[in-house]
Amino acid sequence: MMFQASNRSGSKILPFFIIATGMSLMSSLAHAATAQPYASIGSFATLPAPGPAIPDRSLVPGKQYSHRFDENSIGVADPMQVIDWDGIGGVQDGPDFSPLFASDHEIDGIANNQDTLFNSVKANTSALLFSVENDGSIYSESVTHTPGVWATPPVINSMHPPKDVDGLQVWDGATNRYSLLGDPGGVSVYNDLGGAMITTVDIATAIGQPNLASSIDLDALMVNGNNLLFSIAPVAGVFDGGEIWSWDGVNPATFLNHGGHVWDTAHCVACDLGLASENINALEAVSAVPVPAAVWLFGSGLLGLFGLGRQKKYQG
Ligand SMILES: [Ca+2]
Ligand SMILES: [Ca+2]
Ligand SMILES: [Ca+2]
Repeated sequence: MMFQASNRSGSKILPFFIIATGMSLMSSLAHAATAQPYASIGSFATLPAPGPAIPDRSLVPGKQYSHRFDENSIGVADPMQVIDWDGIGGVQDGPDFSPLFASDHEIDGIANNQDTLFNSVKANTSALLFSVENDGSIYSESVTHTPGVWATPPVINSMHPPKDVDGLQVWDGATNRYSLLGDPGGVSVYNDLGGAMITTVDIATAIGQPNLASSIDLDALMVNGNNLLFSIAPVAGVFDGGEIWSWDGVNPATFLNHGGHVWDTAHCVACDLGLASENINALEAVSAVPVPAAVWLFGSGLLGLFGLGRQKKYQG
């Protein structure tokens, strides 16, 4: 409103740079304490079906991210706060797990206990989403290996663009599994009640390196019951952090086979997209978005109007 007033009163004499400076100043002031409002796109009557489509991020419901370091939707440091994002720059505070812990920790991986598309991304019938360390964008890999940028920092949070997305969750908007930075106390995955579910010993054993338990820091995950897709922070001389393992909770973990290649240590994560880091620190999956119930109603309403119009025309 302030900009409109000043623009109106002096639009013909103000050089562009003054207007631009004013906008920049207002933008800076806005950055200090506000967030673009979160625009919910509603719920879906059906879950997305597995498939190769990579929809625009604004069409996918229930998106949440964790910032490194944890902050709230207006960019203020806030340990264990997860942020809801709408895909057009709007955000709001999501779940905050800090009340469950006696001291502050940093969340470095988020998931739902029944992650949508878990089985299909594991079977390479849906696209993979990921982010890497010190990077505020989210990237995609199609089922045929085509790399892409799914969301840039301003699209994720227009007022406080993330510097590093270190946890990602989509579809259900219900983060209830997470990992903490450094896996303190030897715990790699917690539940929504703050209970330890999977330990660093479990992970080290699953990936065939039981002696590395004290070096394990799980930093990206998807969950489906007892099944996990996960990455870990780099372990010097052993793992570069770009590995993605699939684990059923019982048998030895195996490297994810997605996009026509294996996500093992030899695979160069940074190469396809020219990324600065090889370390994957967020994981998710997408496929075609089901048509929301509201759109069906709207569509049938339009059809009804169209039918009525035609009917009248024919009658006349
Ligand atoms: Ca975080
Ligand atoms: Ca961790
Ligand atoms: Ca990693």
